Amino acid sequence: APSQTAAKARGLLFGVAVGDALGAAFEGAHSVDGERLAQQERAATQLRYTDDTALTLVLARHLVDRQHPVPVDEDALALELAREWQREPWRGYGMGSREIFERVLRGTPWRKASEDCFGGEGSYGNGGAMRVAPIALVGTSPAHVTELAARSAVITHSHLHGQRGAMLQACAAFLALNSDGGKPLDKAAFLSQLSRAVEHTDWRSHLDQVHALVDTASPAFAAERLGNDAAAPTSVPLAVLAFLQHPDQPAEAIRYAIRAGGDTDTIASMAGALAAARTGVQELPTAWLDRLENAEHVGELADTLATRMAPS
Ligand code: 8NA
Ligand code: MG
Ligand code: MG
Ligand code: MG
Repeated sequence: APSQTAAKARGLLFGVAVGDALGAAFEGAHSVDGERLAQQERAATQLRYTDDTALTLVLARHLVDRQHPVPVDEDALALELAREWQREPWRGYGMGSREIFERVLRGTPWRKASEDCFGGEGSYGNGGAMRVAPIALVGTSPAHVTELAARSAVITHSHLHGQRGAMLQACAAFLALNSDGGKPLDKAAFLSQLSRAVEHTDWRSHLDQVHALVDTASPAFAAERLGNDAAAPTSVPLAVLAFLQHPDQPAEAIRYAIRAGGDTDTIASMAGALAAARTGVQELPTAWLDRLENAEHVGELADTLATRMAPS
């Protein structure tokens, strides 16, 4: 049997991939009813992931190839992300990211391409957050993880909200990964630790809203309150909530996120990463893992990254 550390690393990466792949069929839906979702779960077709997982795997490989003390090399990572988009452009990329990758491949410095995006405002999309989870496997503290997360995100998300989304998701993944799955999660303590990742910013109020919805809100109500679109401030909090509703049942966290509608692949991917990082991969349905494309490679990457984790 794999060690607890390896099971959690596999949970984190497979949570990203199956949440993304299951949610992809519903991206853009207002909300998703349980029966439609159950049909999708029963289908025998391969589960294909989208840009969320493709870029997460790029970051995971980047972290495997780089050693301390520079686990994130922005110049190299920018090219690696852009080449992945070029290799499989059909995986469903956001508008801003496509434009940046195209310019980076033609020689524009990533910082300029990122800053020019959306009329010079920079992207506040959730693309920095959707790919960030592997950072939690190499970071050594919440502060370290949030610093690396911002550096991995700024390449495509020069808008502060794009980076804060990544910082929050990375910190949540770190806390979930290092939580004891054998004890009930202290949700209030989790949120209060998480709020330090976005201290002195307006994201604190998003987390207060999450706190108010924990244990009671339906997916549709949560989406109405927190948002469910492709912008970071209106998607990462919903992913955190989906995890907190079902911290010990990754399949339920993923279902909650999908039923909330909107950017379903991305929100389910982020929620799945958090929950399965806490429980370990064995709590993800084998029926899902068996249908997942490229599963062997995902597992190998997780195993390699697990060897980088400090024993907890
Ligand atoms: P992005 O940078 O294009 O941002 C995503 C979206 O956020 C954009 O398309 C805009 O609608 C909006 N946005 C971001 N910044 C601004 C701004 N400054 N002004 C106005 N609008 C803005 O790409 P990304 O990599 O951040 O996006 C990730 C998303 O793209 C994920 O959902 C992923 O699955 C993929 N995707 C999303 C959709 C969707 O919109 N539901 C559809 C297909 C693919
Ligand atoms: Mg996607
Ligand atoms: Mg999406
Ligand atoms: Mg380490």
